[in-house]
Amino acid sequence: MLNENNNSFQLNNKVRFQPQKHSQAEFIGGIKNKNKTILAKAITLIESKEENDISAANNLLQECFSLNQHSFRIGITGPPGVGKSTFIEQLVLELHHEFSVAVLTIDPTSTISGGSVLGDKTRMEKLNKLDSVFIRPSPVGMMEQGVHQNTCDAITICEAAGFDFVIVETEGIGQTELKLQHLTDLFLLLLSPAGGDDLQGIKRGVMELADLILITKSDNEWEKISERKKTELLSVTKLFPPKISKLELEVMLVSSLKNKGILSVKNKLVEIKKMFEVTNYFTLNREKQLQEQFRLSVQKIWIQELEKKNKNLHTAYDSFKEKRINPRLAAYTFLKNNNLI
Ligand SMILES: Nc1nc2c(ncn2[C@@H]2O[C@H](COP(=O)(O)OP(=O)(O)OP(=O)(O)O)[C@@H](O)[C@H]2O)c(=O)[nH]1
Ligand SMILES: [Mg+2]
Repeated sequence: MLNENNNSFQLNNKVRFQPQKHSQAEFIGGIKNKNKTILAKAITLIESKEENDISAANNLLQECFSLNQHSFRIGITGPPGVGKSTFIEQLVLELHHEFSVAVLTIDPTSTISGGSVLGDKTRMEKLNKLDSVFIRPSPVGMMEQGVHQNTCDAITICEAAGFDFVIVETEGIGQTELKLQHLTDLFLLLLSPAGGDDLQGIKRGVMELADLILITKSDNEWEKISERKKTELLSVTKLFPPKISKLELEVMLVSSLKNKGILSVKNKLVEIKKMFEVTNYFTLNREKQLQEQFRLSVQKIWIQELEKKNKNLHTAYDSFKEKRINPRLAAYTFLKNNNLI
């Protein structure tokens, strides 16, 4: 049923988005002007799984990519409820005086309608009103299905728009963050002062990836506990191997509610951004990331195509039912038999 007011139609009781079509030139013009409506629609287009949208999305992404803009990309992660969104809001309130900022965040409550995301309106409300700031919450369900590709493509769109900073918030500690490092220039890990068992709970691998650790909610009765946690963290992290970027892992205390430590974090980020530009790490890292994204795409597309076309692959899968051959040998044999290696 067509709903004339909001340009959407109802299917199986779900409101589904009917995209208003734009030409590629309209999209690019809007993106370059940081037009928030067009930016949101462009991201909706690249997230679409409709057959008709895929080639338009690929063409748009290629043109965005060729604009060759460079945003400073910051990945922000941490356990649920640690204070990521509240921190990002305060940080961006500091950044927006000098810089344009795009924030890509996962909003568990949001749904898409008419090209914009209807989420929990109380989140980051102050940022929505700022001209130089674009916020795009992605519904969590969508991120689970393709956190890597969707986020990667949304970053490409924001970068083409010429935002100085692109901030990506992701939830949880695990697989996702390991991939996020291929997409961002700097990786911030947020931990709360509560829960002394955090250090064991957080995988060492995730802490090793962090460029900056922030202890959130360092206010009121938590202040002293935060200080202790900082000391504890520093004793663990000093054993980590040095980073290619030559950045020394730092631990900083913040309180977003009391606006404490936020300006210091902002200054630190600006300092690192300049350092990466001067040392050329920025460019080298981007090259490495593109190689990695290419490798991941080749792997994904190749295996999808093989599964579609090649029955022998399913014969190999069947052999595991009876544990006749170990997977490594099966892979070599399969690729050799098909002249792929
Ligand atoms: N005391 C104190 N509470 C805070 C601070 N920052 C955030 N909170 C509270 O912590 C709760 C979670 O904050 P969010 O910013 O939504 O945390 P999040 O990590 O984005 O949460 P998810 O996205 O749901 O994982 C809220 O009730 C905030 O008010 C802080 O600096 N101090
Ligand atoms: Mg959040």
